[in-house]
Amino acid sequence: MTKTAFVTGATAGIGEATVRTLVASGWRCVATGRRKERLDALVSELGADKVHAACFDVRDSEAMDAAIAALPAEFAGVDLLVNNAGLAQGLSPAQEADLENWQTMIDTNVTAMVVLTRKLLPVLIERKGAVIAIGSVAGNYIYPGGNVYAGSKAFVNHFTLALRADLHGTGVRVTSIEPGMVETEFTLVRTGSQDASDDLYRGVDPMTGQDIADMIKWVAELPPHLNINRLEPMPVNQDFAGFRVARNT
Ligand code: NDP
Ligand code: 8X3
Repeated sequence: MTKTAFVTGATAGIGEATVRTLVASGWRCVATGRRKERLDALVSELGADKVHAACFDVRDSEAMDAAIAALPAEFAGVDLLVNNAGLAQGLSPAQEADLENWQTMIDTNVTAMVVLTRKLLPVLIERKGAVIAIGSVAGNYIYPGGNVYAGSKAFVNHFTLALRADLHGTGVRVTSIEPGMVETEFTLVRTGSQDASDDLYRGVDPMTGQDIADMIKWVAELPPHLNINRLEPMPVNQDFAGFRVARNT
């Protein structure tokens, strides 16, 4: 039986690769994001029987309700929610950070993610489905300028693990994937500069959206008695040693 995945943030990076990968493996996907032309291109390429475009801003709860209500019957039985849409804005230290950027990250990465999850849990329970969330190493280890992005991703990691407890006995599987550096549009969005993005990834051999999509597919297609609680993939060239000292002069 064909299964249906609801993938947020499918217009770029990890989410777009996930839709392509799941469809190639026989899934149907609801692909979401704000850039309609990119969603339409995915539908044209992969087929309207395989991909349904749901164009909305995840921070708009009414638009989210309307998109869920408008799902065609064959896409409405959601078996897998991939909580992927998210962003970082800025790398300033907390004492200089832009409060609007902070609010955008909290609204997108935290509030929208929990609202969508709450709305889809009944169907996921009915179908003994799965939730896979894309948190981040930024939620596990600290780096300068991470501040609210790091906090929002710690929330994603921890909320996802907490779902495991509440869904105990339902058969719903829950996995937190917490990646390090993946070369996508993430750093372009964070900094507003393609040069800054190219500089960050130069020589690092970072992970790709496809690497993470392959993990999502692997987790999603495991036998139903198996649950991966968390995965923390990193490029070999990135690590988590970060202690510093400041010296009195
Ligand atoms: P991209 O910038 O390439 O993709 C982000 C996706 O999120 C886009 O499809 C974008 O769609 C969507 N999105 C952002 N804001 C909104 C919004 N308000 N409403 C709807 N959709 C939105 O980045 P990645 O693929 O790298 O990021 C995907 C997830 O992975 C994020 O949660 C990120 O925090 C996480 N992550 C990324 C890492 C990395 O190094 N790249 C590492 C660890 C985690 P659109 O703009 O069309 O709305
Ligand atoms: C983003 C991962 O390592 O670029 O979530 O901060 S990293």
